[in-house]
Parts: sequence; structure tokens; C-alpha cells
Amino acid sequence: MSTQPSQTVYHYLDIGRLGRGEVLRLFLKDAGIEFSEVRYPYDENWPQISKQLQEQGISRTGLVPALEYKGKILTQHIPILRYLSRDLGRYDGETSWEKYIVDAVADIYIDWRSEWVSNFMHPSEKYKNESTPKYYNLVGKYYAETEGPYLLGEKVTYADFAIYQIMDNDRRTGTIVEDLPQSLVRFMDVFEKRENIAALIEEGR
Ligand SMILES: N[C@@H](CCC(=O)N[C@@H](CS)C(=O)NCC(=O)O)C(=O)O
Repeated sequence: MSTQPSQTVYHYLDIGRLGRGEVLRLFLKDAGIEFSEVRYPYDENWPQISKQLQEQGISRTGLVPALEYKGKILTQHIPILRYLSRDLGRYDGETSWEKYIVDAVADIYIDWRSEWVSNFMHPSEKYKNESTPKYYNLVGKYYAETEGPYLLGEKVTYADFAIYQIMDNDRRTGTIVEDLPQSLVRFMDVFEKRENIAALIEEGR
């Protein structure tokens, strides 16, 4: 699959708004980066397609999302967001401390996401009764450390996209907690109204 160096191509599974890829898709839209999408059915043919993606150099691991961007191929969705943030000079903290907070919350999100993935078909009692209360409480405290609405306050960062998307996915799988921390209610309300992504979020409901 060869593309022009300047073309941005997003590769992901055809699973709607679920999963890690949507974090990146939302980020690309918000950043105003134009891209085309290649979606792969997640069915019995996927193992073969995954192998082809490895052979073609699109995904070293055979997993997605993968992004063709400015002549490079990027995988691992959180490092992709970090790379894009640095490239754009936006979406990250400014001081070392701010960058650390953003990275730390993104790291908590990675753990949360892998638990969500293991639970999305049939959420376990442990995920519903122990994991989600733990993550919402923990992340809610980080968000409560500023006036909000975003993790660092007024300025959106790449971690906000990950946190929004895991909350959205928990909502879709019926695993979001009932008593959301106020800091996260405020965050979600404002995030969903962001200019470049509000329509996209609305049409996915
Ligand atoms: N560490 C990778 C994990 C990627 C990953 O596991 N992607 C899933 C979809 S969300 C996938 O490709 N699943 C297909 C499979 O397991 O074969 C990342 O953060 O992007």
C-alpha cells in the first residue's frame, strides 16, 4: 500500500467508535489533520490481514491503529499522540511537571484500556465493581486538581482524548460508573462541544 509522503492514512478495525483507534481518529479531527481511512473487518479474515500489514510494513506488531504520516508509519496509539503533539507543538504540557502529569494520566489510561478490552464483550463483576470505580476515582482526582475543564485546566492535551474515549466506550458497554466525579462530568460536557469534533461525536451516538 504505497501513499504519497504527504498523505495521512489511518488504518484501523471496522469496529465503529470502539477501541484504541478512535482515540487517534478524534485527535486527528480535532487537530484539523486531513486523512483517509482504511478499515479492516474484524472477522475470521483479520489474522491474514494482520499478517499482510506486517509484511507491508504498515504495522510491526500486526495490531492497529497504524498511521501513515509525513512519510513515516506510526503505531502504538499513545506514542502516536505524543509524536503528533510534538510535531504540532500543541496538545502537551509546557513544563516538565505538566508533561509528567499528562504522561502519568495517559499511562493510567493504558492500564484501564487493556482491562476494558478484556471486558467489553462480557464485563466481569470485577471490572464493574472494582476496576471502574478505581479508575474513575483516580482520574477524577487528577482532573479535580485544576479548575478544569481539561486535565491541565484550560488547555486540552493528548491525554484528554484518551480519557474521553475510554469514558465514551464505558458508556457504550454499560460499564460507566453511576456517580461520576464532578470533575469528569464537567470535562465530558466541555470536551463533547469542541469545535472540530462535536459533530463527529454527535453522529456516533
Ligand atoms: N499497544 C497497541 C495495542 C494495539 C491493539 O491491541 N490494537 C487492537 C485493537 S484496539 C488490535 O489490533 N486488535 C487485533 C488483534 O488483537 O489481532 C496500541 O496502543 O496501539
